[in-house]
Amino acid sequence: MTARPASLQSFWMPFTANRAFKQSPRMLVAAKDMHYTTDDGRQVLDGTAGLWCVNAGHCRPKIVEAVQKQVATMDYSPAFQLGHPDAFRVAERLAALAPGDLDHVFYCNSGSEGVDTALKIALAYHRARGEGQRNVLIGRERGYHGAGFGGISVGGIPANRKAFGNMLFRVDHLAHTHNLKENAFSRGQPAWGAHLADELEQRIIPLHDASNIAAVIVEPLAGSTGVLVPPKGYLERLRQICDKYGLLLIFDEVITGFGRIGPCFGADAVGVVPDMMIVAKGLTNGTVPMGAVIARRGIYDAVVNNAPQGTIELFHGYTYSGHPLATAAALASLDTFEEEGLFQRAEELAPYFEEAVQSLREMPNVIDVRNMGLVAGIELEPRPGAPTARAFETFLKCYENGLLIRTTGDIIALSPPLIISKAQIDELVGKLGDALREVGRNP
Ligand code: PXG
Repeated sequence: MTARPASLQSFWMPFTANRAFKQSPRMLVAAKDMHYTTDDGRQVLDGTAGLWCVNAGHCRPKIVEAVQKQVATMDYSPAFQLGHPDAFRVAERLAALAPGDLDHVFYCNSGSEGVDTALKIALAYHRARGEGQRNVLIGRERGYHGAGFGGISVGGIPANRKAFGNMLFRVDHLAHTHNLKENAFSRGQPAWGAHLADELEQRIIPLHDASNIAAVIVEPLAGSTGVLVPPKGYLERLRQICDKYGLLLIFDEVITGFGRIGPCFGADAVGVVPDMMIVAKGLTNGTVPMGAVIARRGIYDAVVNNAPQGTIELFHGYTYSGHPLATAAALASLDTFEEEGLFQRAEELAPYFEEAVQSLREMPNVIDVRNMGLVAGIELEPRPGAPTARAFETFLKCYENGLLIRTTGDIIALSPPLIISKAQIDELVGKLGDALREVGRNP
């Protein structure tokens, strides 16, 4: 048992119903491997890898030791005009992991900063090539690209935008790919929906003119808005259209990176090489905030070589770009992924996970189950007049019963650490099934 703080009032919690939470708080105080410990001493199976970030499981010794050692050796190193060796090492490792010629790495501290960074690099790239008029950015409905102004502008979540009117203009959105009528209970990538990419060529490009468009940004698999699995051929088609018209294609791999849905990145899972990739979360196994944009060589060359010698080529960066604790954590995380073969393990486990989660279609109110790699979305029929209530009640029941799930709207998202065992998959699905049955008894 750990004592509760004297007051919960001052902390303004992010993306949380503050008043409800503070009336009945849920506090975590420790974590190890697949479990959290609550402040009343209960073990909770982590069905979500924290917030999609703890891919190797919690408090892994190699990562803990690396961060401890680094903080005692060099706590901070200025990010501008000075370097430290690990920042270069991590960049080389990421360049080697990333597909194609994605081999230049710009650091930031979160997915949101990564999105801003990638969008700014896209604009700077076109400008460096003498096409500075290319400044329209194309996102997608139901896309989540973090909480910065750039991210909410290209993102497609109405609630994340409506209170903040003053967003980026010169933005347009593709339609999302979610369609229950065509694709309910699909396993892996659904067969229907590749044609939805054609909207880029048939509506958006004619409307804005390709010569004005800088980039298209999508998540290979949309996580936050309810696990929207890319239809077969869809991302390939986006790539072809972007190539045809000179648009940069940016994959936001903040959730899909590091073994979640493919050999390493979502790009690998679908065999599409984007022009930039944004990573964060799993990069440090969730331990130290860090994000990065991995750009193709041609983008780096255009921006860097078009600036006069001796001048700063890109006026962008953060105090904590490549922070020594983050790079130590990233190196140790990449080592852990590699030494334990975790990406391969995830691929091998995926069929078992699929069978287990698909069995939930028998549960009350379930209108879809979808999955790819070690991610699943379970969509519930909303309770009439009370959308989101069913899923949130299920979350609370699971939590009481020792299981952490995530919900968005009436969709449950599962994304366990890649170290999960088959027995733990059974436990996860068993507990979630119990909760769905119990919640199903309410009208
Ligand atoms: N892009 C994507 C695709 C994300 O999923 C971000 C950018 C922003 O990352 P930062 O590090 O700035 O939060 C995200 C973040 C959820 C959930 O439960 C998802 C995210 C964050 C918090 C909760 O779906 N994704």
